[in-house]
Amino acid sequence: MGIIYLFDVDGTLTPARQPMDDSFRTFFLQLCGQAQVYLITGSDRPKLDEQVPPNVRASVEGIFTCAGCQFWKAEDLIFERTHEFDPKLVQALEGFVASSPFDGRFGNHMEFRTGMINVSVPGRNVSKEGRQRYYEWDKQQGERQAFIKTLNDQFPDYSVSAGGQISIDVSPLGWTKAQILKHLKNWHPKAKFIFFGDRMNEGGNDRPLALALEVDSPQHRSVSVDGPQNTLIALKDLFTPTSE
Ligand code: M1P
Repeated sequence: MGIIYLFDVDGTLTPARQPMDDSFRTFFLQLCGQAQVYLITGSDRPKLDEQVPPNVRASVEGIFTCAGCQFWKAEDLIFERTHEFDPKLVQALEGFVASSPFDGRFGNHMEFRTGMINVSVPGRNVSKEGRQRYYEWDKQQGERQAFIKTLNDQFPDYSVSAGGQISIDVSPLGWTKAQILKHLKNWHPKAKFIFFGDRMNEGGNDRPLALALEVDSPQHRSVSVDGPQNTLIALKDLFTPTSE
C-alpha cells in the first residue's frame, strides 16, 4: 500500500507568509520525485505562488487552496466550491477588527476567498515585524481564541479556526481542510496518508484534517511540526532519497 504525503504550507513547508528555503526545496523535490505529494493551504492561490516555487508546484500531485475549496493540478484550476456568506457574520467580523484593543491596523483586514473569509486585526498588509508583534500579543491576550469561541456559539453553521499567526479563517460548517479527505480517498482508496501541519492544536486549521484522518483509519498519521526545519527533521526519519 502506497504512502501519500500531505503538507500544510505556512509554518510547515515555509516560514509564515515567506518563500520556501532553497535547501528545503532540494530535499522536497527529491521527495516529490519518489512519492506522491499534495499541498493543502488555507491561503489562496496568489499567496501560494509567492511562497512555493514553480518547479515544486509542478512536481506535486495536486494543490488544495482556500482550505480545500479549490483544487489545482500545477497551474490549472480543476474544481472549486463557492458560498454566499451571511451578512450578519460579515458584520460580526468587521466588529471584531474595529473593537480589538491591539494598537496597529495596516489594511486589508477581511479577505473574501473562494468558500472562506480570512479576517485579521493587524490586516494582511502588516509587515513581518508587525505580524510578529500581533502574534506575541495575541498569545498573551488570547484574543483570537476568545473570538473563535464567540463566533462558534453565535454562528453554528460556520467553521472558525485560527488561520496562521495573525488571522482567523471562517468557512461554512465542514468546509475545512477535512473536506479534502473524500477526494483523496476517491483517487487513492488504499493509500496510507501522512499529514504534516503546524496548527493541529485546538482551534487550529490543520486540526480538522488531522481528526478526520484519525477517524478514517489507524494507518494514517498526522505529524505536528513547528516550522520547516522541524518538518525536514521529521521527514528525514520517514523518507530516504535514493541516490542518482
Ligand atoms: O496557510 C495558513 C494560513 O496562513 C495565513 O495565516 P496568518 O496570516 O494568520 O499567518 C492565512 O492565509 C490563513 O488563511 C491561512 O490559513
